Amino acid sequence: MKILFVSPDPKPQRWITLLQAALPDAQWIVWHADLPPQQADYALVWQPPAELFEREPGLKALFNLGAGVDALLRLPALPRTLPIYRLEDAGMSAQMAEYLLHQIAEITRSMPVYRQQQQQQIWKMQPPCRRHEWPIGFLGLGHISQKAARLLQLLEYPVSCWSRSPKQLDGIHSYSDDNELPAFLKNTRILINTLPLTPETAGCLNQSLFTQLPPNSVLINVGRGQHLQEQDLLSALDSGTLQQAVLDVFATEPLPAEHPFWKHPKITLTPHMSAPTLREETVRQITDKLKALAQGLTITGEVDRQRGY
Ligand code: OXD
Repeated sequence: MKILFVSPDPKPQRWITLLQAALPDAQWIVWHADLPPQQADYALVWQPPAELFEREPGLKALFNLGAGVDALLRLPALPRTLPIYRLEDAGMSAQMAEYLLHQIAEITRSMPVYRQQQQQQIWKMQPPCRRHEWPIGFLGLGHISQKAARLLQLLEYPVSCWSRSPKQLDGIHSYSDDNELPAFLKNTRILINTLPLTPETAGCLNQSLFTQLPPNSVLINVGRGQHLQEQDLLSALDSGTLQQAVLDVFATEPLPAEHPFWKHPKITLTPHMSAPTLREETVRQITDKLKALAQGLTITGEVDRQRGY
């Protein structure tokens, strides 16, 4: 079995060593622009170039080295019927939960105020967090964000979610479909976007959505930058519709130096680090799936090309 590793990672050998150890019978090959056709069976990919599909028409499936497949599905050269498997958790849900809990505690426990007080040597307790005043709503609740939702609920925050199809999660109020979106937004003060990016969801974080949230709400975007209408966010922050935004993803990454988000006093930003791909966990998951396929078993995580995730 020949398998290509196709990624902009500048140190692909770190992956190949682990992949070879986990699946020594396979021939692992690092893709580069001058590589002649290999007649490969599978490819592990992150942001692959279009030439991959011209040179390797015999690929039986792709394994995406991340959870989001939006960039891959946008490639015009991607064969329409080629199965794509995305990462399922692989250590991302714990990282995402930690990131979200941290960002939420920053806000609800007044941590920036305490940092300022320390500078001025002020010993003063701020009002305690009244959790019922901070209902948390997940826009989209897939593999990566469910752990965070459960932990926040254990911490006694009111937690709800909105998704295309209803979710069954104990104690988490599930809204679905467009007609339930206004009720979901009305009952959310910390809105966490974890939706997949599809033509339907692009630009969904916009003025019309922000104005349906209660006053002094907070937006946390860990989905994709293209979900957000940037100018609408700036207006919502300036007008007070939103109290604050925490952004981990951007339409252009790295965020350009002159971008107004960098210095906005009501924006906290991080460089797309909320839940990065972890090598060991990813190698284990993908090689287990390759072994299962070799035994003729079916595997989970296939992307629904119609839905786009
Ligand atoms: C992913 C990401 O899609 O890190 O996995 O954004």
